[in-house]
Amino acid sequence: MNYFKRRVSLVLFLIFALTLNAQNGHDIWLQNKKAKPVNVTTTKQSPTIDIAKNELINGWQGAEGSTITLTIKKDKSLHTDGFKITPTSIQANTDLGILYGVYELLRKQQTESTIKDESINPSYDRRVLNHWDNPNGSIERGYAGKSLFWHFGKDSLDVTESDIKLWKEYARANASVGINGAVLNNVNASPMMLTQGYLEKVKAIADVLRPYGVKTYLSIKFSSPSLIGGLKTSDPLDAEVIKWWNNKVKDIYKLIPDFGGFLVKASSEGQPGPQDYGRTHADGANMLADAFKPFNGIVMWRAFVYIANDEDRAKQAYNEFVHLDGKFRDNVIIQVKNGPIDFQPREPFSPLFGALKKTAIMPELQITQEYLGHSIHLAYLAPMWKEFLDSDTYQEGKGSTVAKTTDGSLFDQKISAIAGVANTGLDNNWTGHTFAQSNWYAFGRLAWNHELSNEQIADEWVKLTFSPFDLSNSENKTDFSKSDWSNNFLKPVKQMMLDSREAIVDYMMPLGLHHIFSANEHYGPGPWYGPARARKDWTSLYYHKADSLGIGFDRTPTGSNATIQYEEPLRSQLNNIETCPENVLLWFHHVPWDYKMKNGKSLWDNLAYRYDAGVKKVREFQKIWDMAKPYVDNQRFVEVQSKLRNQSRNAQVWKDACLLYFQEFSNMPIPYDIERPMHDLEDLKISTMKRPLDYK
Ligand code: GCV
Repeated sequence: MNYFKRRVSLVLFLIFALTLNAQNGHDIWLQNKKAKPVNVTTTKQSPTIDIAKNELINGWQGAEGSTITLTIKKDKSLHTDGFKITPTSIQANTDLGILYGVYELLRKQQTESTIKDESINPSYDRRVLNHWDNPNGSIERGYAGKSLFWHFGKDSLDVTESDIKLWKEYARANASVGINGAVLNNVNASPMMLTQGYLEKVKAIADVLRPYGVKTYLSIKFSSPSLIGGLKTSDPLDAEVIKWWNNKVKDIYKLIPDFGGFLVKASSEGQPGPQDYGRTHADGANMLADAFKPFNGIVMWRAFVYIANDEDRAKQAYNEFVHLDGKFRDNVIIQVKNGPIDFQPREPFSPLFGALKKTAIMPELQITQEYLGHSIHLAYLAPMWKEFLDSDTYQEGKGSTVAKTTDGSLFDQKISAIAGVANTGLDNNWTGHTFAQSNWYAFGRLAWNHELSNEQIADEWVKLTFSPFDLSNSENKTDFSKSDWSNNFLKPVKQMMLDSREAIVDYMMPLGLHHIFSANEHYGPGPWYGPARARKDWTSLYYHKADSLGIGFDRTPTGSNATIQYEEPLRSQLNNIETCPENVLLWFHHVPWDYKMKNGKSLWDNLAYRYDAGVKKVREFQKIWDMAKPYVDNQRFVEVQSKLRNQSRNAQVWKDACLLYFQEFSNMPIPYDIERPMHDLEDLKISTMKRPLDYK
């Protein structure tokens, strides 16, 4: 072989070797496994059943040559999507029930959990992703590339083979964790979405998602009748407007017979709504709900409403909606963000949960990490969502958890649903950060079963996403044993995930601090942010209220009295500084700097220790991940390693910015046993106002 040929062979070999180890994360938790032979018998054929059969054939990890039966049979104990499962059979009322049963069985096999004979029903009937995708392909608060559905340009409404392939993969991923709905466009909706060309593309998407059980929904702009319909008004009580919407809905169902319904952001953050015409939210929602009634469609009406007035922003949604309880049609469901402000790293639950007793209400969670470090910081969000779902509202006595006030077990409601603002985009790995995939996964799993533990979901996800072991293959080609993998990878990585959200709370906004970001990008720190001309409730100063006496927002009766919106005994517990949980102390109280906390140290010292602990935790995560190197493919290893480095630097910036800034009010020393700040406050102020220092 001459020199040139040798070089070419070497390069080809290297490419081959790299491909072998290539893992760009696109396969998420659905890694290809070598399947053992299995016989599948079914009583029915349909596109959904075909998918179920193929999944079994391509992924079977049980005993070789087993026969598995899929049976559709009416069973009152099962919901539409529920199923009965044994190691060799799945029974359900519907084809989709069978598909969900298949994914459950395969997941159990791959994670080596025992497969008992059991009946499984979902916690919520509708488990929906909200995509904040715009017609030009950008995604509001999206950190993983452009939209999976929309793109810019002359051919923006074309549907290509690669679109279809991608949508299929997307639908499969959703179905595998039980997600059964997708709102395809941003709640800050373009009216264009309801024009013929766009609706035809929605139909094309719906056709791909349908066999996987993922229903399509759209966000609408409330003023569409005037904007695209040529009407003089969009008043929901106007006969022409009503007719326009009725016809529009009818047209949609002609194209998409199983269309899910509309999601509506109205009279909120500049979006038009019924209040522009002197009407209520109920007038607006009911008008649309009537149009959907003949088709079994629904209206998800958002309660994320607040205006610039003197009322505490945290109180406004409750004030707007509580007096309308019972006035909504039964195919309207009010979609409420988990907290009363806006997806902060920690918020108490919104007091609307449990307070609306005659109106269906659904939680809105945010999977995309708008306020938790975008797709740069590692944040496993199940603990945040569980904390919320398990919160006791006391609205119907002790044990009236948020989960129970929304899943239909406490109140009689026709629809039960939960939504998550999606974190997916065109990035190879779908979510920007490999670990952000775990949040897509966790949302689906909790929507399916809100009783699952954070630990179990993390355990499943790590095994499915990273395990190099193929149960059906005795010759697993790894340099390590399963127990090595379990001790040195699974356990520490899981722990890192479980600790990650609290670490972020610590280095960003501990003890109940909230919304102290620099400007509108919601990434870096900006506790000083408060331009004179800005809306008060869009500044950090409004939220932390630091002064020489102390820090925090007094929401007790001596302040905004937001606590009145919570039921007893919670209200009294929150009102009393001694009994208010310390992790939300500054949400509810303006606390003196030298206030003695439960550990005997001052508030100021506690704040400093929390910021420091957050930074230290991320440094620990770096060590854990570096030690995980032998157990993970190179690409995902390097990507996560580099993101963790970034996160560490950013965490330090958060700590320095907040401590140095708040110190100007507390006038107290940063405890001497913690690491000193590394940046100057003035530099941080300048850089985080533009592009955050060292943030990428
Ligand atoms: C889609 C926050 C976000 C906005 C978002 C809004 C909402 O304000 O910053 O980007 O808009 O919430 O949920 O409607």
